[in-house]
Amino acid sequence: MQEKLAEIRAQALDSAKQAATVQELTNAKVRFLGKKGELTQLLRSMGQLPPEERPVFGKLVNEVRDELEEAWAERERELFRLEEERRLAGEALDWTLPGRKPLRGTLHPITQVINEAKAIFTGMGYEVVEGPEVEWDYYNFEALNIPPDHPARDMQDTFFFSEQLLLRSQTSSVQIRTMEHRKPPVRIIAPGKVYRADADVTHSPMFHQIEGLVVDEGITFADLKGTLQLFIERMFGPEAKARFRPSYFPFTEPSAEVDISCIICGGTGCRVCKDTGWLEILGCGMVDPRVLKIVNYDPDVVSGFAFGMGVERIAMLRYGINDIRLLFENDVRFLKQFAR
Ligand code: 2NL
Repeated sequence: MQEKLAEIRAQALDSAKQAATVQELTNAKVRFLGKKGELTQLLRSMGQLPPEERPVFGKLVNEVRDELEEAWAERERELFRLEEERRLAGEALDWTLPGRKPLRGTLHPITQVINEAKAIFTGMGYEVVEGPEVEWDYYNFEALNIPPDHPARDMQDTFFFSEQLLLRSQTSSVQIRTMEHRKPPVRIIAPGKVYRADADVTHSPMFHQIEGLVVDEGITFADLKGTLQLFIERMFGPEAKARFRPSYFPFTEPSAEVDISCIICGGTGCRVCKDTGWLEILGCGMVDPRVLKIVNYDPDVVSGFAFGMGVERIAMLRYGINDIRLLFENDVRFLKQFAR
């Protein structure tokens, strides 16, 4: 029986050492020290020994049990420590890893075009003016010589809140407001959002416009041509040519539309200019004397010119964008192409 005890002890110590996890260790403990464990059974079979040997053997078994329990406790501490070490190793920070670059925002192409136009015109002495997007019919139509029954009101499908209140369909309203409270000379541009009930690949119900206005003594059509010529050269490059075609607007007389030589093909003809070699980019004219009278300017003393252009159209031509909706979807993959 002593031999059996020595055998169990050796096996038990060995299996404690072999256990790789706390679970394995517990299983081994049950096998040797549990209620039906090998050591417990050995203790039970002690009755086979002669009575005088029992106390000695019993003491021996208890000593082995104490020794084994201590061995288990120690192995358990060791396994806990190993598991903790493994966990910490997994959590360790690697200070040498390169950082992640944060995404940097970019100015929207529409904002970029507006900023450039502002820089060009303020460089010529113009002032930037702003005004309300919700506007009175008077400032949007009537003061611009567009009476209630004028066909121009159908030309621009306007969003009305009521008979008198609307979403401005052009930023001319801001220029009328400016002339109302200022004496000539006036030299202003009015960039901003405008609204028209229209939506397809080239029209959006909200879009941006830049209008310009100069009123002073002795302003002529030559001033208008020279100003726009310079603007076009600075906006589209020195090779860009300008062409003036007669046109009609209720608020200017005479009126013109301005084309630039196609910035894609240079004038030889392509898909963008529909083989004409020219791209229409703005409308302009000499301010109609009736408009000057409405804001209390004397048309016998002062004259002026005005112009208006769509910012989306300019951005689309410049960057070769074929669908206006791309400018309003705000897809980062699209927008980040305009990083500067
Ligand atoms: C176009 C044409 C234009 C104007 C806007 C204007 C403003 C005042 C008086 C007279 Cl206060 N005219 N603005 C003049 C001619 C053309 O815009 O095609 N815009 C997209």
